[in-house]
Amino acid sequence: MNRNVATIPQDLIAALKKAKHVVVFTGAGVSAESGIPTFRDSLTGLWERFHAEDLATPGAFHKDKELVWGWYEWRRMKVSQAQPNPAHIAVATLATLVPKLTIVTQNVDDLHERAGSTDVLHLHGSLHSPRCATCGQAHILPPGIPVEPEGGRRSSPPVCICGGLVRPGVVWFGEDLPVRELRQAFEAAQKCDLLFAIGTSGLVQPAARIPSLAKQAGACVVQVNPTSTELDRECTWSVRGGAGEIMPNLLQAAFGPA
Ligand code: BV8
Repeated sequence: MNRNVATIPQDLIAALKKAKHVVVFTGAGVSAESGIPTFRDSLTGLWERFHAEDLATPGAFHKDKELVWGWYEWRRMKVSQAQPNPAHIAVATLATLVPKLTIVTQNVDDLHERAGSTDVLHLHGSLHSPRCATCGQAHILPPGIPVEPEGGRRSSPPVCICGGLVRPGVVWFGEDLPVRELRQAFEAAQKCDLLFAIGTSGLVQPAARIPSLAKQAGACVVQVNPTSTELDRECTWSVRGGAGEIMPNLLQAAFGPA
């Protein structure tokens, strides 16, 4: 029985207070209030005529590597200029309030870590770990925030010492997810007693299976999202609203002032 509520249900607060193992599963929506566009938001500037799903593919990089590398450097600039928001901070605080917390994210930004979270399982990689597309060698990026024009620009990916092209350290559509992170995420979902799905549309597989794995294993699933999603049917509670408002309020309601 999924209850769409803006206020925080008492039985959710009770479930959080007695939870032994909590999983927090996040998507692009958790970084929206930090000014990072979600995948549902249309692209801007140089990329406005593209869909994110079309650019985030090996084919797109092969077809136009300058366009794709430019897009990732522009996103890395935006993420580096952004700050964690109250939702990221609430998730980091939650680790000190419950016996066990596992954080699983689809996001390629480092805002969870910059909010103080550790051992975050990145299912779709990171903007900060490019590697050679040929030999796999990690590529060290120059220090500091990339300087990119607001509307973006085409830029050539670096070349590895092996002569191969450096590519973003993210999982593109059509590529397999990192085995360790995916296995640990699925295991945590099947062992937890409460799973939060925060700011995800639940459209991208296999990550979107995680809430249903938890539900099937008997856990309660709570969704935090301003709108309904593919995950509604998996949820015990759907709390409608922005994560940056709801997550701090929920922690306050369950554990008192920070
Ligand atoms: C794979 C990195 C083996 C790159 C990303 C089964 C069925 C159908 C399709 C498939 C399937 N199995 C595989 C596929 C294909 C594909 C897929 O799922 N396609 C979808 C689009 C249908 N999956 C893959 O290709 C995966 N690989 O399966 O390999 C294989 C290979 C070939 C064929 C078969 C199997 C790889 C998927 C990973 C791709 N890489 N990111 C990059 O970032 O550039 S995915 C990327 O998009 C993000 O990482 C994220 O995961 C996803 C976007 O989803 P969300 O995070 O949920 O964000 P979204 O924008 O959608 O929604 C935001 C939500 O937030 C909204 O609901 C909004 O309401 C809410 N919100 C907004 N503001 C707030 C908020 N919530 C709270 N607070 C707010 N303030």
